Amino acid sequence: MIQKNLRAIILVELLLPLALLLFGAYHGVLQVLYRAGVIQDLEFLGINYYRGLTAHGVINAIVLTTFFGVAFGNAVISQQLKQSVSAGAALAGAALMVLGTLIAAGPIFAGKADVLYTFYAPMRAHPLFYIGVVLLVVGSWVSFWAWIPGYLRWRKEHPAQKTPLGAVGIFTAFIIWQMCTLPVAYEVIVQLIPWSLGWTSGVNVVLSRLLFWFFGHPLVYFWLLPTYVMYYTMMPRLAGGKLYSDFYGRLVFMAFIVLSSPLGLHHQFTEPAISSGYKALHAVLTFLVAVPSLVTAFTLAASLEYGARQNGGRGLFAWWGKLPHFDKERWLFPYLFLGLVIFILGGITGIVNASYSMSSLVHNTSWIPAHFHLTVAGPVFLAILGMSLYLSLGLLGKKCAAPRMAVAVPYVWTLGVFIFSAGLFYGGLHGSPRRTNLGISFLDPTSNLYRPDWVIGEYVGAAGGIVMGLAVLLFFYVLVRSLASARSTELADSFALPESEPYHDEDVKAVRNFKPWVVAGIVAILISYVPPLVQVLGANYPLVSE
Ligand code: HAS
Repeated sequence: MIQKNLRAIILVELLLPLALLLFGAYHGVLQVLYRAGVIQDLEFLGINYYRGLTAHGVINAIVLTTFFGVAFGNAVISQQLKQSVSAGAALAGAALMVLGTLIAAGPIFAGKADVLYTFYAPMRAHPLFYIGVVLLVVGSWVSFWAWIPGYLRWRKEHPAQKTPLGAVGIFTAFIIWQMCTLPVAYEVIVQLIPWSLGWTSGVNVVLSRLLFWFFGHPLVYFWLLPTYVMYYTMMPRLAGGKLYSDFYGRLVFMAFIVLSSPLGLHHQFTEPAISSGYKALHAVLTFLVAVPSLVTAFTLAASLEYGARQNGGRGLFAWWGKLPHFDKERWLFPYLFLGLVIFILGGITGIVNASYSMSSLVHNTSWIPAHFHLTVAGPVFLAILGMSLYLSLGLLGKKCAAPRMAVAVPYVWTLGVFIFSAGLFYGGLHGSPRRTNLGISFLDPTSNLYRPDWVIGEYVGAAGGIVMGLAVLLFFYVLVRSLASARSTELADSFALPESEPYHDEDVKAVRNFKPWVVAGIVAILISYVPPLVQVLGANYPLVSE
């Protein structure tokens, strides 16, 4: 059962970012319209292209994901470790996150922080933007620390038991988050805030990028792992079966602690000052980080097959039909299952990006947003939508008021994201740049920059983006109607997250303790990052002031 005194905090952590998502999604739709040349202007309704793009990225990729990670973590940890979260600390964490978000929102909407969600130098924001980001991150740390004393108590009281798998997944996500946010905190506090206040004459841009991307790739696993918790610990149950192997779930989570950080240079293959040897090492490590997800693909496929066969499924492939794809009683299932289907393409294109030579072809083209809309806007976003609806209704003791529509949302989103990404992949392979207002440049037929070969990709992308916008509207229709429905105290009191039983419940010592994995992770970071850091610090580039 989810701890009673955490329920209001969790609800705020779920519903506030969902409200902001309306802006985030609106600016997503505007993006495709600018890019396709439907809007041919620097701005729309007083908000310029880069301001909108910054709001889109910061709200959707930073604010929504961080709040959700903390809210879901509070729910899973308190349910699985039985009432062990300090409510005071959870409240302090949530308050800091809300304050940070409000402080950062000011400069974004005032046009003083057009720095995109990857806010490294040389683009400079108003100091309040950076201060807001710091508070948001510190708030998430405080929320994480609130789980630790209760966990240590739980371990003392249950020496013979394995830590529940969901709690392992949540702790893994936040251990990665804690490790990867330290360098970016240094970047923001020591480099960017003093620079934006005018206290320093300039900033070391290459160092700023190195520190940002140290954070930037593990960040994606901080986004992904709460989704994996749902895949491993809830989806098999929703499918009518069991998790095929408990050990593989634990191994995957622990492996991410070691593998998710020492590879950020794959975002910087074209970076000067860093030798190609270290870029090659990071490329190899990037291929390795795909392995836990490949293991996940097999474990989850086996779990789904087991569930489908329990439901009467037969044959080599025909059992797929026995999964609850359109079951309105189990409307959460397609949010998880379709995320997996999308992730097949997101994963394959990630492996393309990882290659040193292929990355030079697709880097900074529209291929990259195509890839990440099949990952963070695929499995992660669908899981966030589905679980936010499930948790907020459950905690309030309400039922989904439009379950058929709730089932339709992930299908409409999946259709939209596939069309969108197909267009952007096509454009990317033809060299169409990301983060560019194409309507007033390369897609303007009256401009001498006009590129007719980019038109089709951007049109297809726009069609997909509009379908994605429609899915978000449908989601809000379901959410608002359900929130407005009658409340039942009995439902609220009996609400709990679904938990799958394991089919194979192996007890393997190596995956019982976080410590050796954390130590291995730190060693991997030192090996892969200290020499590039020394190279960057020794490169002596002039500091950039503007
Ligand atoms: Fe990535 C750039 C490489 C995963 C997000 N990535 C990005 C950016 C974002 C992002 C946001 O190496 C852009 C950053 C920016 O703004 O510049 N990525 C990878 C690799 C993986 C990967 C190797 N990325 C993610 C995830 C993300 C994410 C996850 C968000 C959540 N990515 C890169 C690289 C770049 C990059 C380079 C930089 C490129 C550049 O040049 O700028 C791997 O982790 C992927 C492994 C995944 C798999 C898929 C397993 C499949 C599963 C589904 C099974 C399905 C089942 C159902 C069971 C191997 C688990 C079956 C159903 C049936 C119907 C059959």
